Amino acid sequence: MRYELYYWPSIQGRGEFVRLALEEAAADYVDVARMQVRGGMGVPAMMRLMENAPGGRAPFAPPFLKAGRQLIAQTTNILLFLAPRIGLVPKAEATRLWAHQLQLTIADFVTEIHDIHHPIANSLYYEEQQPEAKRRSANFRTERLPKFLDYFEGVLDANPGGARHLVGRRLSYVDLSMFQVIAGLNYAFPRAMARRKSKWPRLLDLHRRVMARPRIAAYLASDRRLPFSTAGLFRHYSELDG
Ligand SMILES: N[C@@H](CCC(=O)N[C@@H](CS)C(=O)NCC(=O)O)C(=O)O
Repeated sequence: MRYELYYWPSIQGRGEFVRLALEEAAADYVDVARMQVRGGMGVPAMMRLMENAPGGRAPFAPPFLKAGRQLIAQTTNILLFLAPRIGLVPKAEATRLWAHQLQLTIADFVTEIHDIHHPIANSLYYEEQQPEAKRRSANFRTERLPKFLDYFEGVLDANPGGARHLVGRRLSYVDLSMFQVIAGLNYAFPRAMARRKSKWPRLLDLHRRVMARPRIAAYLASDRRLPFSTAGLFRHYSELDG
């Protein structure tokens, strides 16, 4: 199966959670909109597919994945579909639901992280909502960041399969997504993260181990990995970092 990933070509964004899973599994995939950069089909192909989705099942927004005739949107839904096919989740239904539950919680966290720099409207520039962003970031750093990361640290600690993974005994897509969240937070909030890093030793260890996995390390060093930037989901603005 050759998978087609459709996502904005210039940012990691939510597409990155899918890219990391495809890369770790060495799956056969094309990052369709990025092909524009490499002289391929690009964003127009993505927009055409959104407008003329097979069976009237149009995605609301990227990322979406084409697998044969199926078109699947919503990051967490894409991973729910993909992970069993590429060996990134255990078999038992209860465990799959647990993985999905954790991934939905990551998606909630990601939305809150995004809304720090866009607290009023997605259609306004950050600079047009900076006072609100400052208020929101202060609350994020003191309340929401610790609440979410304490929770995931506790999940690692309580995992019957061991604290090296969030689910079961082996790497799953949830671990890859958690790697991305920690990497993004380290980029966006270096001071806030450094100040509190002793609180989350297991999460930081997970981040280091995922980064060192041969396929992930090769991906991160390649031009397929876009850099973090202030156009993306995780944004570094010094004034929001306390
Ligand atoms: N809940 C969706 C959110 C999708 C989403 O917000 N996509 C962004 C890029 S990361 C987008 O293009 N949004 C356009 C819009 O909201 O109008 C998911 O997890 O995939």
